[in-house]
Amino acid sequence: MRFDVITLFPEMIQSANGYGVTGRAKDRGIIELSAWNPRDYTSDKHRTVDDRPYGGGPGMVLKYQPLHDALTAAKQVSSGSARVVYLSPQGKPITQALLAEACEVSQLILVAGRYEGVDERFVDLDCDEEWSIGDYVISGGELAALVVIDAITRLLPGVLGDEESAQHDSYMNGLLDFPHFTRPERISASQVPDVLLSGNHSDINRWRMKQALGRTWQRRPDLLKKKELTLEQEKLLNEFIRQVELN
Ligand code: 9D3
Repeated sequence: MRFDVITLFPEMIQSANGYGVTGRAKDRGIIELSAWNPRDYTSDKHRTVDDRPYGGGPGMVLKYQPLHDALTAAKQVSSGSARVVYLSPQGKPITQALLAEACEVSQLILVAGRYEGVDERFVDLDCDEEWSIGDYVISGGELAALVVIDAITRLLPGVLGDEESAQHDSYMNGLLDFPHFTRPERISASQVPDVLLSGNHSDINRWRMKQALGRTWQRRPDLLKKKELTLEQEKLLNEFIRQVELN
């Protein structure tokens, strides 16, 4: 899969080529990642990429032409079909399901805005979709692009090891994770739960499922409402709730 990012700060994006999951996927030829700077597609002396908003008000707006020409250049390097996504606070909130769908295209072009955003005609005429990474304010689309690239790369075949990949379609999907412990067994008065030292793997699995259900019930009831529980899971969650209510 190839990612192309339209950005005034290409170095922010190139960092993904050097680190972690995305760095390894790049080294192994599973992803390609390039950045395209609209400033390189200007023709005036000052290489102007922004201008004042019609109607007045504070801040600047990214001009149509440098964005359009950078996008055209990014499209030309690939033969297959590209999907163009503008990252903005007004976009559709990304979910794991949305990102899983995006894995199907061979080229994903991500447009990172700066200042107050881009001329709306660029969104209408040149972009297929508009995505947000959540209801908080960041200063530009680059960090959002890195989030999207990281999350999609993890879903591509061959990127994660077998064990991590198996987790994708685990029955714990849609629940928060259970708590994890490693050595030492005791820190101050805090002990690793006995069951994890027991060596009884069906007990351990039941305990972990119960913790995952309980934490989801406590912290993310919205997730639990969407999930169909098995009879066993209902029983474990009821045990968890009863124990919380006793304490
Ligand atoms: C302070 C300016 N805001 C006035 C109401 C509007 C605004 C414009 C541009 C707020 C943030 C930004 C820059 N944000 C992004 O480019 C962005 C973003 C985000 O801020 N939140 C969640 N997802 C995304 S994706 C891109």
